[in-house]
Amino acid sequence: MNNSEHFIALEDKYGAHNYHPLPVVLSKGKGIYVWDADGKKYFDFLSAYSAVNQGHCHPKIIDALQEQSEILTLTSRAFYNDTLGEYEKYITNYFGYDKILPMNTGAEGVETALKLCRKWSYQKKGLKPEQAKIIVCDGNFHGRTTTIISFSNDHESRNEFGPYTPGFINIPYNDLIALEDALKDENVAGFMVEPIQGEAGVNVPSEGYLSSAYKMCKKANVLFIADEVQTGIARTGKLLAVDHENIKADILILGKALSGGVFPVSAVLADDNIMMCIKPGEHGSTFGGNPLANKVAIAALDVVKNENLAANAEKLGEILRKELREINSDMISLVRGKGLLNAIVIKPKNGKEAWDVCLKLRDNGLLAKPTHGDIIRFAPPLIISEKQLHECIKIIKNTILSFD
Ligand code: IF1
Repeated sequence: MNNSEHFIALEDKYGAHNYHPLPVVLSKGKGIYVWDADGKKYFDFLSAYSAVNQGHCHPKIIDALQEQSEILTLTSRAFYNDTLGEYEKYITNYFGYDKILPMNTGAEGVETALKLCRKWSYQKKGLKPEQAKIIVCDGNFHGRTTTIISFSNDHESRNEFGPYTPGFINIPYNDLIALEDALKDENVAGFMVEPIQGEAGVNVPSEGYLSSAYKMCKKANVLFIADEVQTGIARTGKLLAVDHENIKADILILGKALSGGVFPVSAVLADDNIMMCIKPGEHGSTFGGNPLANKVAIAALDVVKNENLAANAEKLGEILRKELREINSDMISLVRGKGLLNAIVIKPKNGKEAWDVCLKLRDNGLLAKPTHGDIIRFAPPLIISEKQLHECIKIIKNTILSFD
């Protein structure tokens, strides 16, 4: 048994079977590369689901983590600390909001946004208690808490986890007529949307969808909530995916690359008229706003700006999609994406499908993972160079053509 087989056996015996990982055991990461337990090197084309946009173990982020880890890691919010106010000022200026409510995981950020939206609707919109409804889109992925999976329409995510939380209206994604119709309900408090649906397979909406949806929400006095946990932090070629349509969400949710993949950090940003609806003692978490997270997030956001990651993602994403579309194989039925959040849809061939392609990509030194059976997401760290991208495109092309 080699190292990798040993580690896989341990996970199988001692860990819950809540994932079906690609058979590769990672033991080191640096920049765009990861190494397995037997020393083999790979290009990382998943970036931990867009959490390591800055590349694995970015030195500036690791330095911030190490330095703060020897000073003060956690105080809880029972007391003030000398890093939180600095971080709150930094991130609210960075994204242009009055305030932040700091949390830890993306799902906690989503839950916070939902609670904030409901509070606002009772205090400011005047809805009757417990009547607030929030519109969400089919194909959504916003996390895995019981409330969040209550409005998922993905069988695997919600089956046998009932009873479900009420107060949500599902409409088709990228459908303005359906949104207009749903907004007629006086009890609608908010519309929460992924600017690009990640898990659904990098589902990019039509040009203008987000800005039209935003305008319709404004007209209906409904909050526009952008879940940028995956699309944010420069991934789609702009700092935020909503920047492509020049809109400012009423509530913005960030996570994943907010820490460069070094520590769980999420954030909810809003202006005072919304954020001040939550009063002391009404919401929080043990780790939310901890000194370690605060310092790591500042360093991670610094890297995004100083290394121009959004511009790089924009430029290299164009190249990647163009080259993928030129691969002459009937296995690739579609290429889509924005910036460096991309996916190809695989048409099975000779009994081989997306999973087999990912196994072959692994053998050829590039790691990616299928989602929903036939879709392979391609999302390298945003620090990738044009030269390195061409090396990866060559691997992808040779791998796909090897099935012909
Ligand atoms: C898994 C993918 C899934 C997210 C958006 C909130 C969250 C996520 C838009 C919750 C998390 C992760 C979760 C992980 C796989 C991955 C994922 F789309 F990124 F690929 F599942 F859809 N909003 N996405 O994408 O953030 O609580 O995980 O920090 O659960 O399998 P989290």
